[in-house]
Amino acid sequence: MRFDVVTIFPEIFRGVFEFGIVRRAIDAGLLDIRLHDLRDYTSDRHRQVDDRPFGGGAGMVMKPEPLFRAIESLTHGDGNASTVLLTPQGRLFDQSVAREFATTGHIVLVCGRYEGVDERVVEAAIDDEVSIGDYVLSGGEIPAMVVVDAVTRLLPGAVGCEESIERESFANGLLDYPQYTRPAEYRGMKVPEVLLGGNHGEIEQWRRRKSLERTAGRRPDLLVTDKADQRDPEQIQREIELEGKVKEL
Ligand code: 4HQ
Repeated sequence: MRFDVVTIFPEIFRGVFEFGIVRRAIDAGLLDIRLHDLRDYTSDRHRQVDDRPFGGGAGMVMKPEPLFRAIESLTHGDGNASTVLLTPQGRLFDQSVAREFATTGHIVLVCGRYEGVDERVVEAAIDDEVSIGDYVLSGGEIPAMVVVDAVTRLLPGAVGCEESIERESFANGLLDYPQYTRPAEYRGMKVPEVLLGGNHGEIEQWRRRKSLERTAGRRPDLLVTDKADQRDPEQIQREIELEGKVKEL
């Protein structure tokens, strides 16, 4: 999988990609990340990437010429490359979008700064717009790091234990169950008895119940759109109610 990142701050990515699973995926040859300084695609003496908005108003807008030049030079010859702009106007980047990107092969991530990019770039050179959530950041760089991290974990062989990926939050559309490790008692706080017993059927039931309780209590929106769960949402809710733990969604 190849990512090209177009940004005015390539330096801020380096540390993030030098550690952990992303680093391992690069070293293993599963992942190729190339950073591109947008200013290298300017042609004026000041290497200007922004300009004043037509129509007036506060802030600056990213000029079309350097962005077109960068995007075209990175996608030319690759008809399968997809160009993605990080922006609050995009569709929400969730685990299903991460899965989609993980099968794409070549993605050009375009990081905006200032008030955003000239709309002609979006119309003519961007295939997909994604947002990492409903808050305002100062640039698309952190969202681009989020996308690379979440997608890398889904590349076959990138995460040590395949099973741990499947058990994780969102793989099954639910929040994680609580985890414990030694000691079995700490400052008077005990690890739930069922986890110490070694009855794997009971442990699995307990974990499923905890996942459902948590999801119902904290993120009921996930239960009604639990795409991975083939059963109908009413059946899932009945499962929770049957346990007598949760009264309403
Ligand atoms: N920005 N998810 C504005 C974001 C953002 C988000 C990136 C701020 C683009 C121009 N991007 N710049 N949230 O807030 O993706």
